[in-house]
Amino acid sequence: MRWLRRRGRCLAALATVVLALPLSATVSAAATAPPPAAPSALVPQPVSHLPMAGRGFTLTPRTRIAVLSKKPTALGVGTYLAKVLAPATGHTLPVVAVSRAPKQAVVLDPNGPEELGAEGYTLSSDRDGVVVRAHGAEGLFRGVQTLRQLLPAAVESPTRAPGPWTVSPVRISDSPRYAYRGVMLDVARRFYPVAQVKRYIDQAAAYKINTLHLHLTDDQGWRIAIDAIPELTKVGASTQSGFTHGSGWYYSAADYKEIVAYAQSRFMTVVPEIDGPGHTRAALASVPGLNCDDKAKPPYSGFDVGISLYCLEDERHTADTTRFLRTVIKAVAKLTPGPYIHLGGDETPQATPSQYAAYVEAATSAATSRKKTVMGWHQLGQAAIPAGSLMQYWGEEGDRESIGTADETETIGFVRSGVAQGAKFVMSPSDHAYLDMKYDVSTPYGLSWSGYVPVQKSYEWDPAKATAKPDGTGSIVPAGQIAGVEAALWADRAYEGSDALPTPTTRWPEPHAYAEYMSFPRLPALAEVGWTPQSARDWQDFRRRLAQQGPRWTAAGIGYHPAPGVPWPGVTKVVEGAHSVETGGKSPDNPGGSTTDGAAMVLWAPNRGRNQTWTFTKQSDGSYTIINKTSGKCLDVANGSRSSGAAAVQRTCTGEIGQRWKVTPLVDGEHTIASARSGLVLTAASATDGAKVIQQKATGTALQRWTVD
Ligand code: TNX
Repeated sequence: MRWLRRRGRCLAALATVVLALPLSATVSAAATAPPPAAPSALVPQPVSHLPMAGRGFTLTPRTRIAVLSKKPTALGVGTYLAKVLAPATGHTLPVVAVSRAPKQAVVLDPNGPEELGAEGYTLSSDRDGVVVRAHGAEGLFRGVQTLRQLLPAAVESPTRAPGPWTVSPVRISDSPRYAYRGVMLDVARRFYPVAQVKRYIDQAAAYKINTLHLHLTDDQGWRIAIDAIPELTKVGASTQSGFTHGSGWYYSAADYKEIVAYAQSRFMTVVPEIDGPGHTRAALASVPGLNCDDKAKPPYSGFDVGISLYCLEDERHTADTTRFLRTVIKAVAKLTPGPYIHLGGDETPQATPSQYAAYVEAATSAATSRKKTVMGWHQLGQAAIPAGSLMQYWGEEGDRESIGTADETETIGFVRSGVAQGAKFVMSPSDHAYLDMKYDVSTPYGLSWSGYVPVQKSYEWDPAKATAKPDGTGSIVPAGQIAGVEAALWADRAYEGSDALPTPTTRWPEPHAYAEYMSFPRLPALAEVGWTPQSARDWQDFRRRLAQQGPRWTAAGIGYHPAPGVPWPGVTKVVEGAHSVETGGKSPDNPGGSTTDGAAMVLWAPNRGRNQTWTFTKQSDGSYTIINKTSGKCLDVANGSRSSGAAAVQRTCTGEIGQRWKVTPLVDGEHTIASARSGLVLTAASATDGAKVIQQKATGTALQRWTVD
């Protein structure tokens, strides 16, 4: 598989060279020609992307955005593009409807072939202009996002920036792997004002995310006004996780419509979630009759889950809950043009199977009577659901490991039942797609119940295998029943020091700051998981492209996290101190945390554990000692050897030259690490688990280039 991938890339590179030849010949003949633009680094990676030689197209104040249509939706994409380009370039490019494509323009053509599908597009740019072609406005919009990334990063600046505004010359042809590519905001635990939701919509749309799932209700808050039940927002919206006695922490019908319209203008569908029968304390605090004792509970601002349930114990209460759900879902359906209503269904430890079934029946019938497709968390599979419902899978490694064994997890059982009922699946495995999981031990916000989710982990998974055994076989959900992918940004712990409960002095970032830190760079990684064919995805290639997005986020003012493992430009690493080291996707590892002198170091999948943590300490000659955190021993070469191929071992630190290493930064945040004694560089014998770390002559090969995070 790896070999095929490499081969695919080599072929693409070959095609580039062949195609580029005639053009570069022309260019070199012109004395004034500038050097070819640097190849663009696109996220998500298009299906086919050929960087061309030669000069690109430079936007000037006279450039027109020419739309080959009079349709408002297509013209709207032109206007959107003009608005995106205006602040940084200072140009207000005119948007004109034309019947023939002019030269020296940005041409948006929605009359492309049907085979492009709703979201596919082609984009070609050269010195004469840019043409984006699609079958309809939505594909144009996706293509315009690619166009933005072909311009210098400064184009994302909200204020005037220096040009020139040259679009790299390329030929791109592109369409998504999955039709559903979503992101969820937990506005229930932490309320995001409308402006912050819009900001997030723009940030996600830039990576071709097409669905915004709003988790509107939970124990800590009810965030959508329902005219017929004003208490829901009067009482139920007065809390957030960690906050009490608020007002206005909800979306009025007008607010919600504004969000929906804004999302629509970015070709994004809003999926509203009304969670139940658990996660309902805010409703139970607002409507007494939903409680078995008919007494409203106090509003909840805490941090626990699994604390609430609608009363489904007797006929009268079940009927009241059903009526309540019908009222709420009718109102929400009316405000929601998109096809889905998410009914939640997660974490209901106290519900009996028949109570759970009663809720699902009431909620699904309320949704289907309003012509909405049911969506819910994977627990919904335990009840009867209409065929074609969307189940959102949030299982993890342990679930995959159980597949086919005598004790498959409950989660896998729910999935099997959903598959049998003809449900489709949106994949949000918590150990890859949960944006509220910490990146690593140093992440100030979020949780880690599903482990840490470093960028590489958010990227390296295949939705087609999200419910397969760890070896990738035996997928429970057939490929045809996978609708797509969703990143979920829960907000249970959106404060600093989130390993403990907050105190009165805890710092709470603005919701958008929390969202940006946790989502960037992982949301773009997940966007590529949903968009790009699996065969065209490769972590080593991705992290370089991702790094180039950093300056765009800086220009746009996005508070991203320059997470380890990605060679962010301009982020210089201080080598002194404790680090995780990597090459070829593997880290030097002290096997089994050995404390033996002479033990050979190996390469292993990075886990950021102590036995993979190395402390670099600068010596008076500028070289470093490199000490393993578990053993406290120094990195050394076996038998003090000066020969190529000798193994890197650990040995009690003595300060001698064989234990000193010269660390030389290369471009892209990588380093060579050379033995001060032999001058040979640390090399991974191969990129497989258990391979030796050896010293060899420096050849520039990838397995001699180490990231030191
Ligand atoms: C589990 S995943 C939940 C949420 C929490 C989240 C925190 C799911 C459907 N339910 O209620 O916010 O974990 O990571």
